[in-house]
Amino acid sequence: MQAFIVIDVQNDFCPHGALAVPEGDQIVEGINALMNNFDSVILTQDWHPAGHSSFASSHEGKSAYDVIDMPYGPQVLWPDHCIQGSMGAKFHTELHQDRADLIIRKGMNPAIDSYSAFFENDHKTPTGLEGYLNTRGITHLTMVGLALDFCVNYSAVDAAKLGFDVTVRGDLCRAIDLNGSLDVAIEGMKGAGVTLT
Ligand code: VGL
Ligand code: ZN
Repeated sequence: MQAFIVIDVQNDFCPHGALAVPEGDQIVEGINALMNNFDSVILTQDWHPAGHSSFASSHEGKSAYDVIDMPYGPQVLWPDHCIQGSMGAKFHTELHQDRADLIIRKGMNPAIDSYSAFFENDHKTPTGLEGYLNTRGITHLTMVGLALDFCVNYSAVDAAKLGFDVTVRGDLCRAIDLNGSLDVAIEGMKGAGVTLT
């Protein structure tokens, strides 16, 4: 069984959004076109409470894209984005949501960021997605979305470590590319056994 996992195709990650990924909106049509090729379609949604600890605005004297040490390791500080219920947190209007079996939200814990669709950034707290996939007998995952070097990367590496067969469609992703993060992500995914096309 094969699942299509669409990571964070939300307004805030598209042009004019709070944490806009260059060309983030240009992948939507291609993603929609693939949805019928899979047994299951799963959408993820970055879903932070106001004042989340990953926001630079929550740390006095810090600016967006600074890196701080959190109890679980280094954390990039972001502009406020994907606040629960906001326009920015909604999926891109053109994204076909009706085909989704499951929408998994992440980043709700105010103290821990969650790039991966499987575990929060402490690499321990599960989102429940692994259980959902296993229960449905899904073994093969195709991942697309935003951003390639953060949430897609972390999700793909975690999935490969959990034993799923993972393909990332690079043409249906876009990256933030912060201080070389895209190259690091590509190497990390390859090292974890992810197929990157
Ligand atoms: C993401 C930074 C912060 C992502 C989410 O979806 O890649 N990046 N929150
Ligand atoms: Zn976020």
